[in-house]
Amino acid sequence: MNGRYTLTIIKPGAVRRNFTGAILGKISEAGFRFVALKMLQMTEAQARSFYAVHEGKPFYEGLVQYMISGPVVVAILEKEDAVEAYRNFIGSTDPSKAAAGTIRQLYGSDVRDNAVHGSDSDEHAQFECNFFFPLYERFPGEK
Ligand code: IDP
Ligand code: MG
Repeated sequence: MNGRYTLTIIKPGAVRRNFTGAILGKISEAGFRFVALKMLQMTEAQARSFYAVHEGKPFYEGLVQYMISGPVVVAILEKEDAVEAYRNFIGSTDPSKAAAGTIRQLYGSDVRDNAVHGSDSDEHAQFECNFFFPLYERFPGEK
């Protein structure tokens, strides 16, 4: 794992609004390669742990409840400088401030229900990829 990988989550709201296919298509068109992909519903313990860095912030409890409110789609994506490229591709956290044509501007509803997650550093990307995809779920050559 170096700067070539990032972790994305299509969040429950975007899955509920049936944007999964559209978002996956745009990710492909933007030149990201799918290394791993699955649909699941996070447990409360998983959501708390995944977002532990935000523990104590005013939005933390609401974020945890939102993230467990329905199924999500998680994927490991590969591209050169994947973390930065993907953050640029999805746009600002708040969809109303995200640049036109970004995933969050197109498919987000509000600052919490903002369609997708993207890792914010190589270190966190590595942690987040391992969080959802243990090595035994990886394909040969993708470790
Ligand atoms: P990021 O997803 O753009 O990296 P973070 O600040 O890491 O943004 O926040 C994690 C997630 O918490 C956001 O994607 C969003 O779902 C939620 N969130 C962030 N700020 C707020 C807020 O002010 N109100 C409600 N939810 C928020
Ligand atoms: Mg973040």
